[in-house]
Amino acid sequence: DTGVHPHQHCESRYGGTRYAVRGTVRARPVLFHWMDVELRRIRLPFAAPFRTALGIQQDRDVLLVAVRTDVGEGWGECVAMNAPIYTAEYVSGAHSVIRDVLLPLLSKSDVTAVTLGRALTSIQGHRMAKAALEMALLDAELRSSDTSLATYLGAAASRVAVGVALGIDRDVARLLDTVRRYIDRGYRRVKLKIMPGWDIEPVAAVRQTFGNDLTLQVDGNRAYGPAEMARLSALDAFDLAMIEQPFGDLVTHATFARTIRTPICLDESITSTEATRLALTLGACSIVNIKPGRVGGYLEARRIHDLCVARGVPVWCGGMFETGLGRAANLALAALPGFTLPSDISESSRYFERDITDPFMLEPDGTIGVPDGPGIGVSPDPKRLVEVTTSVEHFRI
Ligand code: OSB
Ligand code: MG
Repeated sequence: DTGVHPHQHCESRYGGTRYAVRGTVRARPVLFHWMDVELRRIRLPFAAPFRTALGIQQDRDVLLVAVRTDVGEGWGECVAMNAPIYTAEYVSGAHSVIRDVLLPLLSKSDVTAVTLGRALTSIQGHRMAKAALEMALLDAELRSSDTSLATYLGAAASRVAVGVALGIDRDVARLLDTVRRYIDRGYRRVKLKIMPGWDIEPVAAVRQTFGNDLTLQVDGNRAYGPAEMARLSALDAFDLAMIEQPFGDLVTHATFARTIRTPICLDESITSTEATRLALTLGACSIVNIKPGRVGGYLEARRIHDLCVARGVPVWCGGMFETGLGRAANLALAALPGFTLPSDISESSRYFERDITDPFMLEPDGTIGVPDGPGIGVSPDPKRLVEVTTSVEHFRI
């Protein structure tokens, strides 16, 4: 007896061999006989407006996917934004794709989180929609086998180092106040959003005011073109942990990376394991931001993690202003051994005055604890959910 259940062969083929036995001993995919899918839209106001090179955001219109099966229930969160500005995907599009394209494909097969990718291979793109569905199935399956997502993915830590991402501010004085507030709260790593006209000056001011102990990095969200390389090179003077995605394409990043000491990290360009392999082969980045929604789910996120570990490339978990549901799952992912840099996972209160789950809070050492309950380890508060719900649809599979 190899101790490997037939389903675990699936696991090793689609989920990554390194974790095949450890990650699935108790977490076999559970086949269910019926499944209800609830697509629920909620509107959560931000604690403060968030401005980036992409635009200004006041709230999140979130699509939640709840699956209820004869073996239990599970929650997924779609990270697609209100408008198609970060990626082509956006929340109403993802909603429509899940309802009209993905759910009908599920009806035709005994799908599990691990076989979902294969069931949906004919559908191009729409990774955030696919990821939301995968998260709900994973949560349901893991809850039914009493296994935490962290254990299933292969977590090596019970808490993860996190940081805060700060938007573009009205002026530098106000930004310094904001940075001070978060440092006082216990954050050890700050990421500043930058764009042409808001880059060298705020970065210089933050570095000068808070000194070299602060881990500082910037995120350009593709707002720069090749002509601005020389200007961006001035950032080398500020001992930044990284510059995240200043440009749109891989070749410009690869060219820039050869002229600058500061490490380049990619976010928007990292859409899959293959895209990551290409970026690393081209020398377009030396750090990878992994966002499960952007790459199609937690299983693909783990494959990218494995590739980066094999190549000695540090990774961290990016954020999409998740509710407590997505935040819980991201903490599980960020507990994998290759996540050696602080992740964009802040306290709940940094995003929302009131979350839909119990709030996540920062520990004094700048970490957040990884949930250890079954599945993602948290559930939405039903009363709060009703308060913020804008629409609900039900489908039976
Ligand atoms: O570029 O990392 C980004 C939020 C929405 C879309 C893109 C990005 C972000 C953030 C937020 O930076 C980070 C967070 O959730 O804390
Ligand atoms: Mg980014």
